[in-house]
Amino acid sequence: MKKLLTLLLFTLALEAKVITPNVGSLPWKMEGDVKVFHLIAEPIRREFAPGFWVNCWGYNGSSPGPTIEAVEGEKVRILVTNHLPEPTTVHWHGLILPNGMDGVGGLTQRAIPPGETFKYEFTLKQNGTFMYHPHSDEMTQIAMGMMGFFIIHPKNGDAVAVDRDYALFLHEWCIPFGAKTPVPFEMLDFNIFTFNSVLYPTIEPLVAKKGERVRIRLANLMMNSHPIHLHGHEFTVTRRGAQRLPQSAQYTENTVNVAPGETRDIELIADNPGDWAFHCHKTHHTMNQMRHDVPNLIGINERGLNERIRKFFPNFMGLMNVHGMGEMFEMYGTGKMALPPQIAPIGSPGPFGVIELGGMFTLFKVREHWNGIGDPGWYDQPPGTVADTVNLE
Ligand SMILES: [Cu+2]
Repeated sequence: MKKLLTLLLFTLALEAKVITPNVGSLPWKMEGDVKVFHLIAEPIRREFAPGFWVNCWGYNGSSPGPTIEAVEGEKVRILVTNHLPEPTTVHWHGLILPNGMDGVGGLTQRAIPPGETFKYEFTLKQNGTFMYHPHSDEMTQIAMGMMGFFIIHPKNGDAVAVDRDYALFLHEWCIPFGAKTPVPFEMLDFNIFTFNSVLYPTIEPLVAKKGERVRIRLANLMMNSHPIHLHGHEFTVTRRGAQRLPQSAQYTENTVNVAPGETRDIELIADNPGDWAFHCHKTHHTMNQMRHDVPNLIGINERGLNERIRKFFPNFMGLMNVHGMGEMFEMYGTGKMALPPQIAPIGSPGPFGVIELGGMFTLFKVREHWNGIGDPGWYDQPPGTVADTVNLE
């Protein structure tokens, strides 16, 4: 009977598969009726964008750490090995569990010293979208990229089945120009914003076939809240951190704010084919490595000024924001000018020119026809459906 139950739970877990773009899920094995995971806290290097490598801290070679997937009612054992240069713990954010498993260093356990492995073990009483993160020097460790999804599937399956189940972890970083390591002490002035710790276009797109039901899970552990906006569709907010909202409390939106410490599940029917932007609506959060302490030059008369400056600095590129930021995107986004080393991308080529959005930005691609694997490429706009020049004569 016990074996049969284990097999049943195993089958359920195999069926339920979350896609965490650029990250993946943590492997596990059954030991009796216990599902066993092994997390390794360690320094890692992550390629945020081609050639733009960042020294992070994470789990099992990744930031965010691999997604933990389990089923409501299961008993889990999570071994945590600390390969960081300082003590750590893991807190299971939002889970109802015995106090000594809560992972708060100094309060509910002694912190895991470097080189040691601790065992967490508890039974999953809930279902939903939760998180894991350190609760030991958390300001430094989370800022360096230590966080992950802990997703518990309902024991009787989803109330409403979804065809695609995506998970995006929001994060913000302070990485000075040319630097390889984030500054963990920054409180407000971040300059890199990521989904799953990578930048557009490195982030794998969210893809769906027309008519499919899609869930997108969002999580945030940093300082700012992020109003995440989807183009071309209305979505329903089905969870706000805890149990699925009753039908009467679910509500439709096109922008959902995810505050620090929160998770949100949104669901929608992908019924509008196209390449749709999905991004944070704080405009600075879709810009990469913006400096925020530059003077406003919009509208000044620059005639002759660039030449005068070049007498002293021959490589001077010109005053960048005289006509807004467009010139800069044109220069770098098209590859006319190579970026200096260790700088995040500024714009990227799109089907109609430079896509100026980066950072906390990805694409939701809805297609009439798609083989279910990989990126289907750019949307083929039906003739006569693209905004363009009109002759007013
Ligand atoms: Cu944001």
